This record gives sequence, C-alpha cells and structure tokens, in this order.
Amino acid sequence: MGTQWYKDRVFYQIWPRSFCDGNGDGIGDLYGVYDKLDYLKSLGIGGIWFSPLYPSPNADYGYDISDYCAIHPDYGDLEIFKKVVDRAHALDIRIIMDLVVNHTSDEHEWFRKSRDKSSPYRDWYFWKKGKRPGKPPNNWDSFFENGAWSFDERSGEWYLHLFHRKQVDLNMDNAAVRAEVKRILRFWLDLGVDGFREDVITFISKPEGLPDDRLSIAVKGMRLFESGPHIHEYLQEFRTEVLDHYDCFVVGEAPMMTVKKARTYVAGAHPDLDMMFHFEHMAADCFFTEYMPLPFDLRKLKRAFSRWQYALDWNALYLENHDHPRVISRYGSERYHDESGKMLAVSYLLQKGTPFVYQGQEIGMTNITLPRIEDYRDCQALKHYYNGVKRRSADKVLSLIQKATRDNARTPVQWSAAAHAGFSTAEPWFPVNPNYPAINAQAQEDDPDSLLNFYRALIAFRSGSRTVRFGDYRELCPAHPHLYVYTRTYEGETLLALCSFTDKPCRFRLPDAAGAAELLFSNYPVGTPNAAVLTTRPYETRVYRWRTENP
Ligand code: TEU
Ligand code: CA
Repeated sequence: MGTQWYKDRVFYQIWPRSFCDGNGDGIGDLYGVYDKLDYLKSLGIGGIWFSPLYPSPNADYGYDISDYCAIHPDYGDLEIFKKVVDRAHALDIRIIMDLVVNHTSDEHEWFRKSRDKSSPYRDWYFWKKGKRPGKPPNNWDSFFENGAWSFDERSGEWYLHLFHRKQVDLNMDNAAVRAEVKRILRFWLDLGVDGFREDVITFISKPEGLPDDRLSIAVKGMRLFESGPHIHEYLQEFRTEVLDHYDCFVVGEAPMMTVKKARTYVAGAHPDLDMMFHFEHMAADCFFTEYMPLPFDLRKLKRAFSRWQYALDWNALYLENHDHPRVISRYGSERYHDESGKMLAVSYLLQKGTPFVYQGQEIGMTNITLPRIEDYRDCQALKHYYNGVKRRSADKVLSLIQKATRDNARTPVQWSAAAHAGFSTAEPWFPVNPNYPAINAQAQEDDPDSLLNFYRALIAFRSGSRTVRFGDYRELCPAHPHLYVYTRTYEGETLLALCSFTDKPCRFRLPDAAGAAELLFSNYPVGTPNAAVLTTRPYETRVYRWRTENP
C-alpha cells in the first residue's frame, strides 16, 4: 500500500480557470500556478489537486474532455505542466490529477468516430434505439439536462449522458475502454504525478440492459447506476494493473454515498480507493442539492461529520470545492466573516483524514450575486433556471440560482486590491467578486490575525501533530443545536475543538480533565483560558490541549 504519504498532507484544490492568470488573457493558467507555488508552500500545503487541465469545449468547464493526454491551450502545454510538477516536487508538494472517465466530450475523437454505426468505436458509448419513435430508451434523469438521452440525427439512435448532452457516458464494460483508462493513468503517472481524484467514479458501471427506474423520485436511474454491478471489479483492475505499480493514491468522488457502502470501497487490505469524497455534510442547509434549500441545521451537519468519522479509519475532508457555494455564505456568516471563517476551519481541519482546502477558502471568499441569468455560466444552474421559470416567477428563480449555483465558487481568486483583484491584467473571463478590496490575500498576508494566517497556523499545527494524525475522534454534546465540539485523543494527549455556529451566546462547560488545559487557537481574545464554564461569542472557536496520565 505504499507509504501512505497522503495521510500526512493537506491538499489544495485548484480550479485552473479562476486561480491565477499568468499571461494576461483573463483566464487562469499554469503560468499563474507556477508563480503561486511559493504561496501554497507558505500555506503549508503538501499536495495539489488540479481540476481538469485537459483540452475541453467547456460545456462543463473541463469536465467534458476532448483529449486526455494533453493540456488545454488556455492553460499552457505539457512543458509548463512538467515545470509545475518539478517545482512542486522540489517544494515537497505532490500533484494529483482529475480523472474524468465516466464520460468524454462529444467532441472527443472516440465519440466522433462512434457516431458512425459501423465504427469499432460504436460500442465505446451507449447507443440505443428509442422505445417508440421520439421516445428515449429509458426514463433516467440527467444531472444537467431534462433526461439522460439525446437523439443523434446522423445515426438515428440515442446516446446516454448522465450529465450534459456534451458529456457522453463511456461504456466501461468494453475492455478497450478500460484499456484506455489504464493508458491515461500510466501517461500521467509516468509524467510524475502522484495520484488522481476520480470524478463520479461510482457511476462508471451501468446495469445490464439499462432498465427503466421504477422507484426513484430524485434522480431517476441513480439507484441503478450508482455502485453498478461491476464497479469493484473495474476499480480493482485499475488498481492491480496500474496504480499498485506506483507510489500514488486515489480519492474517489461519490455522490449519494452511504458509510455502509463506502466501506466496500475503502476498507480492507487492497481497497478500490484510498479515500472518498462523500456529500453527506454538504446537505446541512438543503435537501440533497442546493437547489432544494432548507434552513441550516447544525445537527444535520454534525450527524454527517460524526457518522463518517466513527465509521471509517480515514476520510477525505472538505467544506468547499468547485461544485458548491462558498461555505462562509452557507454555514458561516458574511457578517462575522473572519470569525466564522476561522471557526469553519477548526470544524474540519482537526478531524481524522486528509483535508482539502479549495482555492480562496483560506482567505474566506464568499458567494457572488450577479443581476441577470445571462451572467451565469454553470450549466447546472441554467437547467434549474429554465425549468424553474416554467412554474415560478423569474425573480424567485433567479434568487435561488444566485445562492445555489456552482459559479459562486468559480469567481477569480482575490489576490490583492489591485485591478481585477490581481488575478489578471486583463478583464477576467468571469466577474470578480466586488468585495475584493476588503477580502484579498495581500491584505491578509500583512495581518497576523487574518483568516489566511489562521489557516497557516492551523495547518502547521495539524501537520506536526500525531494526535491529529492518529487520535480517536469523539463528539461531545451531539444534541446541542449551535455548538459542535469534538475531541481527538492519542497516547494521553487530548485536543478539544469547540465551534459555535451561531451569533447567539451559548454556555459550555469544559470537561473536568481540561483543568490545566492549554489554549492553542481561538478567534477572539480570551481573558481566562481555563475558566471551567464559558459563554461563546458569535461564531467563536477554541482549540484546547491537555494531557492525562496514562492509567
Ligand atoms: O460532480 C458530480 C456531481 O454529482 C455534481 O455534478 C453534483 O451533482 C453537483 O455539482 C452538486 O451541486 C462531478 C464534478 O465535480 C462536477 O464538476 C462535474 O460537473 C460532474 O462531475 C460531471 O463531470
Ligand atoms: Ca491566461
């Protein structure tokens, strides 16, 4: 199983289009990444996950790939990529790539050939006749369209796409397709990358015959293609034939995953995946998706956190990525920006697992509100908008989109108070959040109490702590509606993280054992650190440490 080096590092996710523009065309790129590697090092980062860097027509911003073994010209070329990898390695930063093999772009050469009925590529995708003329082959839903099938005039059949119509599902049952996946894995590993984040990997095995789904209410079909019949077999094949031969690791993205099922992927001596991105804690203010909002419920968040902490030895930890609105705007408070940003950092960075920090999270970037639907780019948001306005007023639907869209996480990173937030010298491809004069990395660099410097300190602490790496997790007061409190204990040392998710005062009594505790972190000045009972201030957080003699 290699050295499991990924357990000792904090990862940083780069969504390249909005990270940093190095060549002044308004689009983030690898030249910009190269320039920011020292910044990432100063943050204490030990790994980078690159969202797709490959050529793509950008129907879904890189998640629709038209060439798996090249770099999108917007982002650079293989030469600058290699320079980034080498420089990152020199700084002891590992690199993982996004592996998106559930689907390819419809502009990928394989799909273009596949549209010819007599081509050997025909069977690389799912082509089918409709049930009746004009009716798709089954009743599955798509995440980004109304229905998972599109009709191809040229060959007179339908093709399957669980996402956008320009993201065509590959037929993983075809050994030639799996051979390509293995070739892609080797290509990047041989170039020096250290692992993969595997996009919707639990969807790649489709059920025999692609039957109708007669049960599901949410996304029809999901129950059938999520963890499909050959999923473990295929992941084991990738593992045994390729991954085992490199010192690399894989983290799988798994929507709708339950802890019970997760064990079948990540437990045991030769697991399919080293860890998993589940979604349970991302639904504490909604029902399954951000498009069905509910009031924020801390108890829901805590149940999700603790369920996964108790059930698995190792978790992928995250609060933000390119698919979700900014967490301060959701689970924290824009009014108590710095306070809640620090509290949210403590709420997950001391859990057991490998943490991922999403670009801009470390400076507390927040959601953006754009005035017109035309200002948005996220295909998922556009689907919800055009469906929504069939039933409700455009204003109401727009205000839902503004809160729910993935574009909230995709605004250019705010590097400074200079023009375009220092992201680019040109007009950026997507609007910069107008709050950049107040929220930017440069301003926080110089302020010892900033959110950025809090992240630095917490990451540095975490990286040096055996208790954070190995300790047992325990949640205190699970029924409390506003406080999340957890401890980590290892070899007589206990860490206690206290997080208030409200602006209302809450009383909390420290455990008796904490009598002589040391206060390691806080987001307010603390007069009497050892007071047994404390009353929290808005979004207060504290981290204590104490030792108990071994019995
Ligand atoms: O996401 C999978 C996925 O389930 C999301 O689309 C999810 O439904 C939604 O974003 C939650 O708000 C992955 C990628 O992370 C995403 O960016 C891609 O759009 C998607 O797969 C298709 O490749
Ligand atoms: Ca550029």
